[in-house]
Amino acid sequence: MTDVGVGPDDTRVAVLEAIGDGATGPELAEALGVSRTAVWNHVEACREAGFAVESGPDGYRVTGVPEFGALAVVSGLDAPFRVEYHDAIESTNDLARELAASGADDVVVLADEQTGGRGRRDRAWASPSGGVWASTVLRPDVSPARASLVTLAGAVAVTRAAREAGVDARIKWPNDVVVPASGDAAATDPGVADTTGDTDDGTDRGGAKLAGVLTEMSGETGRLEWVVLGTGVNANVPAGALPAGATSLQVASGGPVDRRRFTQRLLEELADLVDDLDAVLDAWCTHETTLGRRVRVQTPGGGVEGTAVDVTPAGALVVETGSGRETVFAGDCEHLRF
Ligand code: BT5
Repeated sequence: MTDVGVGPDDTRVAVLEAIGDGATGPELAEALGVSRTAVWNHVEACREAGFAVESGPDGYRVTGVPEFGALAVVSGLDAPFRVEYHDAIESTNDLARELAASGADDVVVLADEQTGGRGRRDRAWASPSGGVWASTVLRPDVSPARASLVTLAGAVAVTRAAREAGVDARIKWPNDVVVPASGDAAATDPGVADTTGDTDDGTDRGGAKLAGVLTEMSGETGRLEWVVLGTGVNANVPAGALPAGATSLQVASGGPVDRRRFTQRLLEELADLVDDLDAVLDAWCTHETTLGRRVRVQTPGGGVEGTAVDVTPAGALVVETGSGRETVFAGDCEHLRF
């Protein structure tokens, strides 16, 4: 398969780990099993990738880590992913699909900005600079019937990482990550776009949209070959650059977040959840905000309106309508205020 991006086996990752809180050239040469000249070259390579590495009488010390990028995310990452980073790309999902088709596994395509970001059903996804636009190639051992659990895992991973960053993130069925209006600092600021998620037709979208998940997959009957899990998070996107009804980690938490740390936590949670798909639904239910509400779900076959009462083991929504229960497998869900 194609060997892309920066992986856990990259020498620079080993060098940064070996430097730790400080190490001399000879110590590093011994730890890495290479010559002192090679150590110097590797340290230079880390500097070229944006790390500030000071060399003093006590040896090397890392004094600055780049805000974002492949090496920044992979060094210190407790998950098996390789990361391919782009400052700007049309769509991380498109490249991830190409990589998946050529045999890649456990690869994350990550970008600061997308020029042609996609939502579900070919809707446009605004992806200005400052986001965490990521697409992860996975080959989970799961039947196609349960593949939707991978999508739910994506929403849970984003939610957990956002909550750790201090944002009151919740999941609106099936996989929108939203921030309730009361937790949105910019909601009342007249100078910025409406980031409450409210509409004037009796729906509230469940809050302002922080992130979305776009899953694309390939397989034959009964067998899933690969999944590309696209997670788009408005991370350090200022209010003025957000579409109406959206919010960002920066807006909701009152200042820029550490995108490197956020992305690492997102990928670590994702790796754990995909390893244990049986645990995903419970985790999803812990953070969801749809059950118990009146909803209207637009499906390819029409609209379903009623009270959301349950989710099935595969993540489908059960809606109690005036004329019985309906199970909805996919669609756009609005929360109704009345
Ligand atoms: C989604 O679609 O929510 C899935 C979005 C997935 C984006 C990621 S980014 C990395 C990867 N690469 C890609 O090209 N895509 C994935 P959907 O449920 O269809 O929601 C789309 C709708 O959300 C749009 O029609 C807008 O109303 C709204 N929207 C667009 N950009 C947004 C943004 N940045 N934040 C919040 N809402 C947005």
